[in-house]
Amino acid sequence: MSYQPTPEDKFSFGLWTVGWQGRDPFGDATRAPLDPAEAVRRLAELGAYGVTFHDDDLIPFGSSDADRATHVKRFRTALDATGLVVPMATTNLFTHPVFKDGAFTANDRDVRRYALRKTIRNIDLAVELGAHTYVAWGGREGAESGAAKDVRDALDRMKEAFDLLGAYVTEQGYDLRFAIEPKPNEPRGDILLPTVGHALAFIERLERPELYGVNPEVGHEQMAGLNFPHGIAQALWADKLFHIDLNGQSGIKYDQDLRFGAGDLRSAFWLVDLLERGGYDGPRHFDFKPPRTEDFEGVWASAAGCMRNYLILRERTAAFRAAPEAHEALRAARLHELARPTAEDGLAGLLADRGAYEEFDVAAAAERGMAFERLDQLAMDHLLGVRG
Ligand SMILES: [Mn+2]
Repeated sequence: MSYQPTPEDKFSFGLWTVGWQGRDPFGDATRAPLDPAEAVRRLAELGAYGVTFHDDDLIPFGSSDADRATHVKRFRTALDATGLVVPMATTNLFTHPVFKDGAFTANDRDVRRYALRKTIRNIDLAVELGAHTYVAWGGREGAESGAAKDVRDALDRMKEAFDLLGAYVTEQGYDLRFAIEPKPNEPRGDILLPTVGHALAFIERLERPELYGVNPEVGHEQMAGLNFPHGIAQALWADKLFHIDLNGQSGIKYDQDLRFGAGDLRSAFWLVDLLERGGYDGPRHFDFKPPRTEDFEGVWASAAGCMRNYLILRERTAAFRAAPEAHEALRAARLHELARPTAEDGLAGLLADRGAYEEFDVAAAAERGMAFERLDQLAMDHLLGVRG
């Protein structure tokens, strides 16, 4: 097994990932700027199929219209030369100081109107470059203190913003859906729509809910101590997994953005198992930051590692699912019972069934072991490569 990625694997990377210069709250950049056209060429060489961008990654903030056209043309030329596609784009509504109190939910109305226009301008470019997904990460939609933000008003404004964007893409006839990206905190003390569950509930209150799904990021849910595969399973169950950000995170701390497979490897195993079996056919998008200790050689090694780890885990999870002893262990753990309706006989049948209550042997049921430990160890053996 070579674990060499090909475009069929649908791996994509943000320009801001390999292009991250290593600036953090305590230190300056450790790497030079990376030309987007060079990023496209290197990612294609590594076996990626797609590249994604924030408006400001491609076109420096404040560029003239002429400069903007030049940047876009250079990018498009690199795409055409390599065959890389642009499956997704997004807006930077967090770097410029004008967004210090957020964008769609900034207290200042003029900032909110500017944020919407900036987003709409980049939606036009995203569609022009072939994107079908538009990610919205509300990086600074939040607060550090209680009285500073009326959260119910802020959610009204958030809904207003997404409804306007939905109206815009509908009026333009664009084949573009939005994917909302939750994050609990950082850079704000607390961010609105902090988890997958919050975002899924919010989407149902929008005017065109069918246009909106989620773009969950591994580290963001894990920063909140949540089980990422469980969140992804619920998004799939709701038909709302429009996109995904893969990376690594070690527990509840700052947003580490490690390469995929670093951090919680067991969680990554179950995530790949779910994505490969759960009907998700969108891009496997990496949103990570090569650590600032690395030079460019390290950046490309880190990007290659993301894809290699995904492919290794894909092979390991498939081996687990194919193993006869795993089938037996799954049966012993009674997963097939969970897949069966609880009352296919209906409410009347349930109420009439003396075996369900009056004659139910509670003690015997309580004594039954679930056989989960043997099952989990089998999966561990496959993950660790000592079986199959
Ligand atoms: Mn992150």
